Order: sequence, then structure tokens, then C-alpha cells
Amino acid sequence: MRLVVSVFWMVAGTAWALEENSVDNHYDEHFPPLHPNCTQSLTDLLLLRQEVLLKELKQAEQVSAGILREMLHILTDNKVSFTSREVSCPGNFKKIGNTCLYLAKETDLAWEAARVFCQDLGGDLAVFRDVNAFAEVLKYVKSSVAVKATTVWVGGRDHLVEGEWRWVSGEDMPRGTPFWGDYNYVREPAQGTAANCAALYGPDDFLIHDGGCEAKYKPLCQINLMNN
Ligand SMILES: [Ca+2]
Repeated sequence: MRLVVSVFWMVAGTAWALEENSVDNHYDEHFPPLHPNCTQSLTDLLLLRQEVLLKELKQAEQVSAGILREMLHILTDNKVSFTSREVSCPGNFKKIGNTCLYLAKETDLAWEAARVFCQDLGGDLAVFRDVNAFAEVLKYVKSSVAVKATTVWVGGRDHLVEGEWRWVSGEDMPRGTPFWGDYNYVREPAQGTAANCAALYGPDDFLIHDGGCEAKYKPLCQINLMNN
């Protein structure tokens, strides 16, 4: 009996050894050991991938830079065309500073009618917010009319609250020198509720005087180029 058991174990051991040897052979066949050059190949692959990514990134940057250049050209071209655009005033209006002015020398109207007259031409009665603009207006008016007796309506009045003079644009009118003149040695405006409309008074070298709004004077119309 012992002999039979020993023989059995010998046969089983031999069979197991043969089987183990067979498994090792299959493993080596399907999973050969890494070649020494494999590590180098993997490094080369990673470097190649990095190189490709960098190349793609560089191409993307070049595209972005190209787009920015195009945008810059467009903006520059628009700026040039805008600044070089010829600004002209319509009809009888003359370009004075940043505005177009037109003194209707042949027309005498009450203040409200004079304002409508200017609005029908696409503008309004003239306003001037500072000394330089006032000087330009005076220069234009004096060059347009030879008669010192001429009086000209501009776009200011104090019809809502006596003494609170406002432009038709809603802003406060300037007061005092050099804008307002004198009448009988009294500084304008001085006529109270009887005079609620502003005029350039010819006999006082076209400085501003308050006048009765129903008086008929010549409209000084204005189109503001900054709003057009
Ligand atoms: Ca008044």
C-alpha cells in the first residue's frame, strides 16, 4: 500500500512539474521581457507627444496673434475714416467750431416762432456754454450783419422762474461779463418779467440782453455736430 502511494505521488509530482514548465513557456511567449530599449522608446514617445502639443500650442498662438492684428487693422481703419470724414453743415449753415450756425438775416420773428423756424431746419436757437463758443458766435454774427441795430434771438429764457435763465438745452446760462451787456448803465438782464427771452443786442455790440418774447428779431439757428 505504501508503495502504491509513493508511486502515485511521484507521478503527480512529475506531472505538476511538467505543467509548471509549460505555463512558464506560455507566459514568456505572450509577455516577453522588456527589451532594454523599451524604456528609451517610452521616453522618446513622451517627448514626441510633448513636442506635438507645443507645436499645436504655438499654432494656436499664431492664430490668436493673427486675429488680434486683423482687429487692430479694422480699428485703425475705422479711426482714420472717422477722423478724416468730412463734416459739413447743411444748407445755409456755416461750420463754426463744433457747431453749424445760420443767422436768418431776412427773417424777423417772435422768440417762439424763431425757435420753430430753427427746428424746421433741423436745429434749434443757438446756445453757447463758454467764452470761446460765445466769441465764435459773436464773430460769425458780426461778419453776417452790417447793421448794428440788428438784434438776434438765441436759445435762452427765464420764462419758468424769473431770473433763472436757462438754455433751450436745459443747462443754466452763464451770467455776467463777458456774456451780458448793459442798458442805461444797468447790467442785463434787468427787465424783469417783461423780458424773458435772450437776444444778442446789436446796439450793445451784440452782448446778451433780455427782451420781450413777442418782439420780432432775427433767428440765430444752430445744429450741434457733436449730436449728429
Ligand atoms: Ca425775465
